[in-house]
Amino acid sequence: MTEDQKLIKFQQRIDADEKIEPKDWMPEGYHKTLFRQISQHAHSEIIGMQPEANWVLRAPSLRAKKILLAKIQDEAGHGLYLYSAAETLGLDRSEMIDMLHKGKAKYSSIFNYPVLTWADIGAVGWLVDGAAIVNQTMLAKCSYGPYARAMLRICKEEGFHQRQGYEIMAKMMNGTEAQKEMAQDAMNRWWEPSLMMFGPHDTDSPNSKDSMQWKIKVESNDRLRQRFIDRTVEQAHHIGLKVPDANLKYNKETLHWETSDINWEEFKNVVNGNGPCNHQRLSHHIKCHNEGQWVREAALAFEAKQMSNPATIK
Ligand code: FAQ
Repeated sequence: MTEDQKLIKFQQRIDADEKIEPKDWMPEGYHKTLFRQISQHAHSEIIGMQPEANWVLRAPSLRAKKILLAKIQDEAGHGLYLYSAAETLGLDRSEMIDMLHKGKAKYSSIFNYPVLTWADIGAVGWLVDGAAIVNQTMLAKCSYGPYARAMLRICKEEGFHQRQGYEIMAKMMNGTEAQKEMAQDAMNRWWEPSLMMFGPHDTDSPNSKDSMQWKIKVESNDRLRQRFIDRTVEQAHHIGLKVPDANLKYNKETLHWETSDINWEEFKNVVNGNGPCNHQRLSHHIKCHNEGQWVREAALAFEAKQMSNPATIK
């Protein structure tokens, strides 16, 4: 089969909603953008543990601490599913981590903002995981089998994450004046960064055209962002939170909430490594990775010992 024929056949499989599996032929561009996206997604899950981990020792009750610990462990699991999905494309996890450390791979902009109060933990669960679910429910329909299957498992857990965050916000909005102010302050700081999670406008998104043709993404950045806005504005109003946008308006014709445009300068700045916590997040990851070297060496030594003595292999 010629390259052109392979390309046509590949697109026919995509158009017929067939899943592409690791050993199938795929165009170089499909492989490249899929690897880029899945590995960046995996890094986001792992870096995303940092802002929340900071609050484990300061959670206001044992119940809150147990929920937060469970959530952070879930995020680690999501990272591992995603690294495994990315490894099916032929690079191993250590190479991906090396790319992250060298600034050759990104992670989500949202994790470069500080988590200043307990209300921020509520806002992260409600808004950040809420945005992640909208995006990931779409990605569960992605054309690449291992990524789509990882997403199905991840989405089930993200639902719990979003609800625990909303519960924290709802409780605070039912509390004292100081607690209400804290919740509103968290909303004010996390709203716009959450909208940025969906990426640039469709017209400014260099990867969208190919990604949508190949059904790596089956819905566009703006469409998903709008779905998140419509859902979240109603949830905010339900518990008495104000959406920090003077131009927020319900359009009775389109049945959508309209918002101000995002501060794209800030978005670019954060994505380019100059957000409030970029340096802290990456240097902490590098430090922990280096400190964990002995664990990886011990695991490899143990494996080598097991392999040299077949009687111990179960
Ligand atoms: N941050 O052409 P597009 C979570 C980059 S998981 C940083 O539109 P694409 C769970 C983009 O990479 C959150 N960079 O790109 C959790 C590209 O640069 P490149 C993570 C961004 O890929 C909760 C350039 O801009 N979720 O939260 C961002 O078609 C709590 C041009 O953009 C995912 O990663 C951004 N926000 O669409 C965990 C979902 N947006 O790579 C712990 C999977 C754009 O060409 C605690 N990813 N860029 O150099 C996706 O769905 C897509 O990659 C998009 C971007 C939608 C993020």
